[in-house]
Amino acid sequence: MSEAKRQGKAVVVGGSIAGICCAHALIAAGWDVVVLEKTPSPPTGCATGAGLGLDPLSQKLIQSWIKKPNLLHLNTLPLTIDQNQAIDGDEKISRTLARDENFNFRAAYWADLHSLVYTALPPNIVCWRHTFLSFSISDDKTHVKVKIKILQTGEIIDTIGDVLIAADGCLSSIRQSFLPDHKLRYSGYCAWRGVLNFSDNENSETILKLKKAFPDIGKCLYFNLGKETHTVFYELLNKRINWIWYVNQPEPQLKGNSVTMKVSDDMIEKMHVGAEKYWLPELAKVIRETKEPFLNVIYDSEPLDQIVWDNVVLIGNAAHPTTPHGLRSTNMSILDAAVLGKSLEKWGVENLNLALQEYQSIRLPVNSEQVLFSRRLGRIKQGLAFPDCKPFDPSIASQEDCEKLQQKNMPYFSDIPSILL
Ligand SMILES: Cc1cc2nc3c(=O)[nH]c(=O)nc-3n(C[C@H](O)[C@H](O)[C@H](O)COP(=O)(O)OP(=O)(O)OC[C@H]3O[C@@H](n4cnc5c(N)ncnc54)[C@H](O)[C@@H]3O)c2cc1C
Ligand SMILES: *[C@@H]1O[C@H](CO)[C@@H](O)[C@H](O)[C@H]1NC(C)=O
Ligand SMILES: CC(=O)N[C@H]1CO[C@H](CO)[C@@H](O)[C@@H]1O
Repeated sequence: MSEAKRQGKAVVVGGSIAGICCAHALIAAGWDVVVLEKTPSPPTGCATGAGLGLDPLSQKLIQSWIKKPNLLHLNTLPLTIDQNQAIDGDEKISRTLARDENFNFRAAYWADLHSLVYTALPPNIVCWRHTFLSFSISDDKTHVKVKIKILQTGEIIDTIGDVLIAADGCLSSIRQSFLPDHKLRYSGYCAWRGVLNFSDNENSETILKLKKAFPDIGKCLYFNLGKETHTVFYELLNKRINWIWYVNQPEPQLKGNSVTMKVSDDMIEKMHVGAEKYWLPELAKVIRETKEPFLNVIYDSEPLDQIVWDNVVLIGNAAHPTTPHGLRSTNMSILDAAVLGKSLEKWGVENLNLALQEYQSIRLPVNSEQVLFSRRLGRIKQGLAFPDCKPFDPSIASQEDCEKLQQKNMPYFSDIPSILL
């Protein structure tokens, strides 16, 4: 940054993956950054999140932000195979539908990834217990004033930035203020999720049998397709199995500002019985032994027409709520952050509008197509109807249809935006 240039200041709302990656990308671009996060402290333990997949470019970007790049590999496991198999729940047999051995993702635990990226930030960038309340854009559109509530004291303060970055997730209140009629779209199904920690009993019958039935566990993303339902599971570092089971059902009523539902013991027991019916006993056992499984309601939304309004910009899930089937939610957030950082660096705070327009023109088309592809993949794997084709049935699907299940068909699968080169 040349001496003559004024340093820009960004106010980022949301200290999850998108927000903290954005802080790294903007600091690298020479910006002053503050991240407002309403939760009390950095997420650590069991209750926060589960597994996620990281593609090669996301891995590279994260490595560029953390001080010890090798830590990323030490904190993740390889996912080198993307395998889809049909499960016959009555006969308890599986049959491979499609297998891609050139998959090069890595599996991370959400809280581990967050911690890795967060701890590499300089101190005092993230303000925990700070709730964003509202914003106003100055008349000349050069600044944005942000109202914040400090939860510890109840005090309400203002801060001013050149740009406001909304990284406040799929229920973004900043997006809502521009698009009050924009609604999330219920996918048609919910996801039971959990992480089995088997560090205490590595040689238990459950684990040995799982490894026998699914020999590539430890490097494989296993999709099991049943009749109108599917599961996905893979291993995480430190002896953990991450699993997700998608169940078609009417939209549940959610309470509060969360897409995770409260579950009763009764619901868990029913889920266990269902797992024994639909899946191989080796997987059903893992599901049964998992402590505190939880239920996510799966939403996405119609792609937006714009993600920039004057000097306010959306990134991450705020910009593109998505279903998880493309393993892209985190990928898109990391890419958004990196592209936004490079655009700001290229144009400088003097040309903020051009920078934000460039960010939007790079990210909007890619994200929109990836969200729609992920939606389609989810509907295929759940045996749900489409306007243009029959519901997928794994027991009779053609080889050609099975090929469509693969992650590598994602639009822009290995495109690197030129601004990052
Ligand atoms: C606790 C948690 C666990 C997760 N676990 C997984 C997982 O296991 N696997 C997976 O693939 N994805 C997981 N995700 C989602 C994943 O982080 C996102 O899909 C992706 O990384 C991009 O998210 P994001 O940062 O855009 O939004 P989000 O992750 O939704 O984060 C939004 C952040 O904004 C904060 N926020 C919202 N409103 C305000 C406000 N008014 N003031 C201040 N702060 C505000 C929220 O507290 C939150 O931290 C998890 C998200 C969270 C928050
Ligand atoms: C798994 O369980 C062991 C023993 O109960 C515990 O020490 C460890 O911290 C747990 N691992 C994780 C990652 O939660
Ligand atoms: C492996 C993979 O597909 N990674 C992609 C993540 O998303 C961006 C585009 O949004 C691609 O450039 C990466 O290649």
